[in-house]
Order: sequence, then structure tokens, then C-alpha cells
Amino acid sequence: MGILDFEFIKGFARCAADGAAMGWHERNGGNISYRLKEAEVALSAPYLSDVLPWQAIGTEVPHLGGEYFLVTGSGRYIRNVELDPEGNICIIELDESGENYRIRWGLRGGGRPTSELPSHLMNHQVKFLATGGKHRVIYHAHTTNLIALTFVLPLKDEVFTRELWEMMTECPVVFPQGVGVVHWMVPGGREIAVATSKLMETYDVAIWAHHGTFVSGEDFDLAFGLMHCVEKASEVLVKVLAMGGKRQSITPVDFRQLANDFNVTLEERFLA
Ligand code: 2HA
Ligand code: ZN
Repeated sequence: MGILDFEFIKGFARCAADGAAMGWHERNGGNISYRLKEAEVALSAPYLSDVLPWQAIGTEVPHLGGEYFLVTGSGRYIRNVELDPEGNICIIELDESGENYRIRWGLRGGGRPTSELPSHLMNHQVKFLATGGKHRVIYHAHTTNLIALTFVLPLKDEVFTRELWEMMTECPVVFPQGVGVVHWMVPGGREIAVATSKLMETYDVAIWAHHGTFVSGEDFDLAFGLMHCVEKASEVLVKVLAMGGKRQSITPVDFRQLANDFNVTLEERFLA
């Protein structure tokens, strides 16, 4: 048994392979991060090296000081993760201030964590605080149909939430808080990380206009499932719009009845 047999590495690799199979990860598009459990850090200890230098994250996440994350490598292809985890992903450790990281395992031959590390870590921090540490996965994918919709729909949380909810009955049950939208911004830095993590205070889904989607979840199944749900609803909407638009749909009265029967709260601002 080696580190590649550990469940969290296998789960990460399966998420990557499934996302690639969905067509969401052209070239080096998309990235994944997972916050290790204490027991997983202990299990991994024999495989961790401490020779690589501390580097600035580019933002600060003080509530995550000392935490360990498994993340995709910058410029690496998601489709290669399952074939060669050690060459394409890495375990990083954060220092106590939450301002610096160092690579403890992986990216054989050198490399850096994902260019979206600031967004991943700021989202992790928001979700860590909001869920009492339950959420561990942040996943970014280039979801084709959802990207297409950002060229057509007004870039408003209310509009995207309502349209996606209408496209599949289970959507409001899967993401009852709705989805948030970030207007086009330069990716890879602190500014887009701040905007995204602000939305993550309210939602588990943040759409980057003309770019892709970020989701947060407790585990790989829930994070991948949420991405899949949101993107599938988007695909239905693209088809509906291509067929000339809705002739009938789920109504606000229907949504209120669904909310009641499934015991979820759907905010009225999405039903107006
Ligand atoms: O290339 O997806 O947002 C990786 C990305 C940047
Ligand atoms: Zn991207």
C-alpha cells in the first residue's frame, strides 16, 4: 500500500477523470482542491518531504493556517491526473499565518499549484467557517453550456438561479440557496478570488462569466454531482432556447409546493 492507494487521492483522481470525460477540461482548463482530514495528514506523513521553500499564496487565509490541501498543478492537464497523480497534483501545507504554502508531495520534477490557488483557498476559508469544517472540496470546471448561457442571460444571481431551477425539478432541491454570478474578470489573482469567495458565503455555486464554474462540497461525490447538475440544467436550457424558448414551465406556485414537500427553503427573490 502506497500513498496512491489512499482513498482521498483515488477520490480526487476519479473526480478529475470524470470531469475530463464530461468534456469540461480542455487542455489545462479547470482545477480541483481538497482539504485533508487530520487522519489523512498523519497517514501521508511518511511520504511528505520538507525540502521545498515556503512561497506566498498571493492572498491570506488565516483561518486555514496549518491545513493541508491536495491540489492540481498549474499548467497540468486534468485528463492526466488519474494516469499519473504524482506528476500532476500535489499536497501543500499552509503556514500558521495562512499567507504562505509549501509543496510537501507531488509535482514530480517541479511545478506550482494551480494558478487559481487564491480562489480555491479563499473559497475553502469561507466554506470552512460557514459549514463548521464540513466542506472539503472546491472544484473549478469549464462547463460548456453554462459558459454559453453567460453570453445570453443577464449576469444576475436571480436570473441564473431561476432559469436553472426551472430546467430540472431536482435542481432547487440540490442547490436550494441558488447560484451566484461573477462578471468577467481576469482569472488567477486575488481580485477574482475575493469576488468568488464573497458569493460562496451565500451559495455553493459561483459562475465565472465567459469562463466556467466553481462549486463547493463536502466530498468529491457531492461537489462533482453539483457541477454535473448545474451543467446538465444549463444544457437543457441551451436546447430549450435553441428550440425557440419555453412554452410552459415550473411556476412559482409549483416551486413553493416543492419547497414545502422537500423541506427546503427557496428564497422569494428567486421566485418573483
Ligand atoms: O487553466 O482553469 O482558470 C486553468 C484554469 C484557470
Ligand atoms: Zn478556468
